[in-house]
Amino acid sequence: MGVNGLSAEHDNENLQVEANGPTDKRHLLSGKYIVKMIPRFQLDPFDSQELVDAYIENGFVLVEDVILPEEQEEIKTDLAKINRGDYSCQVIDPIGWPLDDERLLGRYMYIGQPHAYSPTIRQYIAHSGLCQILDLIVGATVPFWNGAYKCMQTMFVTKKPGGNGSPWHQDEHPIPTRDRSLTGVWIPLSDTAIDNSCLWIIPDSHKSGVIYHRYSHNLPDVDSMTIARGFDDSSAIPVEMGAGSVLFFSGYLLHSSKKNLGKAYRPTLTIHYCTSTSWLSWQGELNYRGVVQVRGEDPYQAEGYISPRTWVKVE
Ligand SMILES: O=C(O)CCC(=O)C(=O)O
Repeated sequence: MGVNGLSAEHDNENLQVEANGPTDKRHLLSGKYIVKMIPRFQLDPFDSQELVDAYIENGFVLVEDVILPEEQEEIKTDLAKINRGDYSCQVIDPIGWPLDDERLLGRYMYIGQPHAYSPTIRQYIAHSGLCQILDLIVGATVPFWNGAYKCMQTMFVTKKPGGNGSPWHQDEHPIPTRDRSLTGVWIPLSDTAIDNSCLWIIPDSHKSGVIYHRYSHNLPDVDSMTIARGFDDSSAIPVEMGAGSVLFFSGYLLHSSKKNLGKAYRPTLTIHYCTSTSWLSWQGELNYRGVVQVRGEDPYQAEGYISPRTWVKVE
């Protein structure tokens, strides 16, 4: 059986946590699952070549302490405002809950394109710490990349206590850059561990270039997003992270999360980028123009820009 069956029944008593030097903090041994060390980078200083090599080889890099505690608070407060309907957004009905009511964080499990109406979220697209890494990796596997990149999606994913996990998938399936530049940025706004819905990944799954189709399902403990099938998930590993650390990962990397067994909400901001040259046939457009140019020239500038379509999903 693959690791899909591990989540809810997972017995944390059996976990041993060992120190593994300054950059590799955890080496978890859980029954028959040996969870490999996850290399952890710090913003200052880091070796650019080492980070790029790690991203290409692993399909992800974890960088610690990118989003400061006060920035995390700003994003969480904005998430509560968004959920409350404080912004003019057609898909969210205003609700009269006080801003410090924790339930506001998880009124919706998914909130799509909040930067379309929230200036706070929009400013995080070009956050200096994120861009320090993105400048190196977005086109790291694209021949003749000129360093330019754009953002096509922001999204909140909040797992409330007892909330279901997200199914296995590759982000490249719905967002077809096809030049392998799609880069997901996953920013947990609380500490995330096995018990409270940390991300899981399948090592090396970004390498083959195969895209696994997604199907509807009725799995318990998994939310209603479609699930990718056709691969072996027995080598999956959890990526436990502190709040404000950031996981940068390839759009081809298979990933998922599990049910939140904790008592606290697990809010996460995600942002997606690709090279500026990527011809993005998405959302019914031949070349999607609801983009924010982040670095360099936009070669399709003459096609103009549109406002992203906003959306929410309860579960
Ligand atoms: O946050 C999660 O639980 C899953 C997020 C995810 O799969 C994604 O951002 O593509």
